[in-house]
Amino acid sequence: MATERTLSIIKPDAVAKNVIGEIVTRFEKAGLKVVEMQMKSLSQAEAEGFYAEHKERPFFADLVAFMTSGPVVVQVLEGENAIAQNRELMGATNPKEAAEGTIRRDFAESIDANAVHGSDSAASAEREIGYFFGN
Ligand code: IDP
Repeated sequence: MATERTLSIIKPDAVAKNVIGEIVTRFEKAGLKVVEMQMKSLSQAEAEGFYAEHKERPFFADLVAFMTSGPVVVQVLEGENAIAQNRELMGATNPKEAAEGTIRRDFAESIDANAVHGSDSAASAEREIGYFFGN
């Protein structure tokens, strides 16, 4: 298995709920290391650029509005199989469908306010890490 890096975002709903620490603890307990971390408020342009692949989707405007509604915590996680492992820790996009013990099952309210983002492939991880942290 390869050591990988992936981009994680703790979204505004989870920051507002005061569960940054609990979420980061799950990454750490699973053996993922936080190698970059920044709390920030995304501008409209930053959120639109980050989610550019969803530009044509009906939920795009709501997604951008949500992601700019409050501060987020952007992190780079590193570890064995980090991309897939983070997706497993997160659970399904819709928290109602997320497995027990996953971050979204435990902390998310709805499909739009779903607590965390995680890169879904090696190509996305590279683009997303570069987007926030450069090379
Ligand atoms: P992911 O975050 O699990 O990778 P994507 O399909 O890449 O899911 O969607 C990106 C984000 O867009 C989701 O995390 C969620 O916040 C939002 N989203 C996805 N599908 C819907 C929807 O049907 N309604 C509202 N928001 C959605």
